[in-house]
Amino acid sequence: MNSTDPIGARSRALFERARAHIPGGVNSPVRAFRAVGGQPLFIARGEGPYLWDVDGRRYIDYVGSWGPLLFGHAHPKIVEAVRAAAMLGTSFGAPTEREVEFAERLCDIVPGLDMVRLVNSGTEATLSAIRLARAATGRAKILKFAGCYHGHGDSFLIKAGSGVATLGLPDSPGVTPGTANDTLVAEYNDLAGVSTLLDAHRNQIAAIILEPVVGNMGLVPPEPGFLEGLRALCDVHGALLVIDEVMTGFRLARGGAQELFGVRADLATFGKVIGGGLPIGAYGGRREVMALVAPSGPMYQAGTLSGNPVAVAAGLAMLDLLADGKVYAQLERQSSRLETGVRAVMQRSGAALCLQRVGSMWTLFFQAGPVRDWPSAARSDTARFARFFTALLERGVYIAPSQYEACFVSATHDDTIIDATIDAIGDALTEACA
Ligand code: KE4
Repeated sequence: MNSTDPIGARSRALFERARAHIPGGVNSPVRAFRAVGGQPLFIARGEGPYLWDVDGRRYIDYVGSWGPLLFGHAHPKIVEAVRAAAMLGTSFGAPTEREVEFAERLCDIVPGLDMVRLVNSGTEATLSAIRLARAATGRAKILKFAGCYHGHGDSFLIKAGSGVATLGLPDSPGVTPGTANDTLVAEYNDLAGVSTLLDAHRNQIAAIILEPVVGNMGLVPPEPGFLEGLRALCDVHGALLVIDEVMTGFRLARGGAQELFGVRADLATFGKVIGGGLPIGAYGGRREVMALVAPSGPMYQAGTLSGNPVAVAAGLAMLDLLADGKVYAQLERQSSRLETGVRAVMQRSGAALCLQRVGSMWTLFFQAGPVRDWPSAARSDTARFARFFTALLERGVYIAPSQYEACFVSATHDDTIIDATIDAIGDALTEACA
């Protein structure tokens, strides 16, 4: 167990320095621990399932860089791939063989992916996919779901999840009324609500975009028939179905949620896992839609570092590691062990708790649940969550610093790690729910 103050002196000193030159002291808001005390840990290194902070304290890590690290921190094969690639040059701004192999393998693995364009983040992937959907349909509006997060593109910062929900931001200033007007919002798992919006805006909606399993309001699974229903509604109304697999892609199955649920996207977006922890994103889909992307078509999208040789090398190493698909059975075994153990300690705590899990993604909600959409997620006791988070950190377990995020199990979370986590969660619940 770490000392009573979970935040060490060096983290505190670094945060003071950081705030002088970086807004909020962090390069991404959700890292700021605003919802759980407001002083983040500064990390020195990671290895396998562990993180060490700058004060030398070790944590079992369930954030995993917010999803990319399917095989844990600093996997030797990924590190070696990065080293070898960097030795040959870090960027050329010209096509490379690696990008061709990467595109071929992504299209071979993901159902319905005929063509793919590499970018540098999930945000770039989703905003490009939406622009392409608008170009393909000639329509202006998009439909998203409250609590879903698709990166910080203007069109998405309307009732978004993740850091927007965590910080309780109404929506972001700087997003123009015109942009906001072209984003319609429905409740997740509410097919009738989607149908009503499609009817009310007939022939105006270019795309429906969603997280096929939501990680950004906490873990919320699609109810039976929801994904299939959206596919059918898109077909009837001529809208494209954009499945945002930035978090779920290559995590829930080799072919992501599309493989797991058997629903086909017109366009899909990726990030996180396919970069093995390096900056990468991708969007792709049906050949006739992707053919509109410049220079083969008129829809413009570009990027200096798109297809970067070092990031792609890490991605290829990641695809090698997951190629035989064995990791998914292992992730299910370990995540199921965690779920069973946590349900037992939840029972003992007697508190209003709701554990939701799909594969290696999970969230412990501080409410009775179930959580099926944003309004139900927002009923969580975030103050009690904050106490739980801190109590867990004191016991050497690092989960997402927000009730409205998912936690991730990696292939390196073995039985010993999982059992230690269960014990820590049991003790932290006793403390937080006392
Ligand atoms: P990035 O631009 O952060 O690479 O990806 C945006 C994005 C798009 N779609 C989904 C489903 C996502 O989950 C994300 C990013 N996820 C958050 C974590 N909830 C990133 C963490 C952060 O913002 O620092």
